This record gives sequence, structure tokens and C-alpha cells, in this order.
Amino acid sequence: MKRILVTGALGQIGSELTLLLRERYGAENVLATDIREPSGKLAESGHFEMLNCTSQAAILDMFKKFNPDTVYHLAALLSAVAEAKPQMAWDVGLNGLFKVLEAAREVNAAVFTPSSIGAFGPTTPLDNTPQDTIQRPTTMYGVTKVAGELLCDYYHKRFGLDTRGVRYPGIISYETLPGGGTTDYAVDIYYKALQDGHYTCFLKQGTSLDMMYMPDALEAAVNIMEADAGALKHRNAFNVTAMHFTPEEIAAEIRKHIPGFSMDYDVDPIRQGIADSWPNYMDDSAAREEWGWKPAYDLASMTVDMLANLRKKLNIS
Ligand code: NAD
Ligand code: AKB
Repeated sequence: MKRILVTGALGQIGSELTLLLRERYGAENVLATDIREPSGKLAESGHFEMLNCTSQAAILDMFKKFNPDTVYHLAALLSAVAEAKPQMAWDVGLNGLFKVLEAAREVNAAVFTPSSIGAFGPTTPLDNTPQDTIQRPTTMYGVTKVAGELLCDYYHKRFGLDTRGVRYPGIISYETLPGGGTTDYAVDIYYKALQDGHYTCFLKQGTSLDMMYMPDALEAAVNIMEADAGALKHRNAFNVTAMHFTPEEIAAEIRKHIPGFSMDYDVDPIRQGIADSWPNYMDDSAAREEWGWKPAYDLASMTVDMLANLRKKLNIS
């Protein structure tokens, strides 16, 4: 029987992952935590506690009370917010992870920690980025992600803790808005296409980035934690991707469904600089070989599903 604790459960990923985990493992076995009050489905579907991941005492206390065997540690600041608040990004992203790992050691819980394409940098090979390669990121987000990958590897090697993780690309979804990242444009564009028929993109034409639709991101999180530990050679920080595209390519896909849709550009130099330092597309063969990673959605099928669900959500016929 799984007993699961989720940190950062109200964010873009946590708000959907928590519901899936409750469906799969039973609502009473999944505790959602965050620093904000929950509402809607997440509040109604199970137990919630306030938990600030920068407090070692609070984490340890909560872990001892709930006694999880698995922790999905999602609390972090995304790349653009992290550049605006680097000290806080370090504190939540890295000190928070350290404290979660220490508490997990006390109760012997497995820990899932998402890394990101942000763990790469401008000196990484940007095309077909290998699983094991140069990682010299130039953002605070990236610094915390590389250090976090290493910390998780260390806790496994040194203490035998069952740490696992993936390097997520930009995640696209319609339930909860993204929390301030560089890939957020690929969510915003669907809302604006339906609401205004026009989108002003903050990344420039030709900026290729890896992306993934939320259902695949959730399957990745669950499947890697369910995988046979003996088959994992990398454990933490598996490259995973489902598609890669540029702003003009996603706009062209949307135009197949909304023919009048138009896009122009007002480039944000901070987020453009971050995007330019990230891979154009990654090689995720290690995840495919070691634990059977296989995404279901590509750009075309994701666009059909996003538009249908957003039409319902926004009440647009
Ligand atoms: P998000 O910003 O949407 O949510 C993060 C949540 O953490 C928020 O609900 C926030 O309230 C909470 N939080 C912030 N500070 C906290 C603290 N001190 N203690 C406890 N909770 C705190 O992020 P997300 O998109 O859901 O991302 C989850 C994880 O996945 C992060 O590690 C992120 O870096 C990683 N990731 C996300 C994406 C993506 O596109 N969404 C891509 C790659 C990696
Ligand atoms: C961001 O843009 O910061 C995130 C990520 C790819 O890590 N979506």
C-alpha cells in the first residue's frame, strides 16, 4: 500500500498529480501540502496540510506524523521567477530539497524530484542533448536543478535513499496556470487564441524547446516511481520529452483549428536569454530503455485536446 505526501501540491503539476495519485492509491493515502490554502477539486478530494519546505522542523514533524513511503517533492520557483528572486529560489529549490531528503531519510521514504531542461546551459550540446553531458547552466533555476540532481544521487549512494527524478521539459496543461517559467508561452498561446484570436509571444521566432502535455508528465512521475529499481542505471534526472517546437510551429498548429489566429512578437530579453541557453531538443532514450518512457501526445493531438478542454473551461463555443 502506498502512502504518499506531495509538496507544492497546488502548483501546475501538483494540482493534477495529486488527483491522479488519489485515484490510483486511494484518497486517504495521499496528503497534499503547500504554503497556500487549497480550493476546488484538490480541497474536496482529500487531506491537505500547510507545509513550508524551508522549515526543517515542520517537514520532519509532518513526515513523522503522516509516515509516507513516497514523497513527490514539487515545491520550487520556476525559471523566470527564480531569476527575479534568486535568493528565494535557492532557499526553496535547494535548501528545501536538502531538508526534504533529510526528513525522508528519517522515515525511509522514496523521493521523486523533478529536474528540468533548465539544468542545461549554453555549453551543453543543444541538439539531441544527451542524457549525460555538460551541465553549466547560467540561471539560478538551473544552478538549483543541477545541484539538486547531484544531491539526490548523493543521498542514494551515501544513504541508500530511493531517490528518482526526471528532467521535465515545458509542461502544457489547461487546469492550473504555470507558475512563472520560460515555457509558459506555450500555455498562454492557447488561452489567447481562443479569447482574443491573437497572441503576442515573449520568445522570438525560431526558439525551439522541448515540451510535454500534462497527462504524459503525470504518467512519467508515477511510472518512474513504480519502475523496478534494479533496471535504473541513472535514477535521477532522466531526460524526458514528448515534442519540440518553435513559437511559429505551435501557432501554425493552432491555426488549423482557428484559421484567423494571428501572432506577433514582443521579446522579453530575460526569458529569451534563458530559452537560448536550453536544449532545442533532448535525447530521452535512457528513460525509454530503463523504465519504458513513452509519451502519448504530440503537438497535433495535444492541440486538439487543449482547445477542446479550454473551450469548455472558458465557456467559448
Ligand atoms: P508551480 O510554480 O506551478 O508550483 C510550485 C508550488 O510550490 C506552488 O503551489 C507554490 O505555492 C509551492 N511553493 C512555493 N514555495 C514553497 C515553499 N517554501 N514550501 C512549500 N511549497 C512552496 O510549479 P510546477 O510547474 O508545478 O513545478 C513543480 C516542479 O516541477 C518544480 O520542481 C519545477 O521546477 C518542476 N518542473 C516544472 C516544469 C513545468 O513546465 N511546469 C518543467 C520542468 C520542471
Ligand atoms: C520553466 O520554464 O521554468 C519550466 C521548466 C521548463 O523548467 N517550465
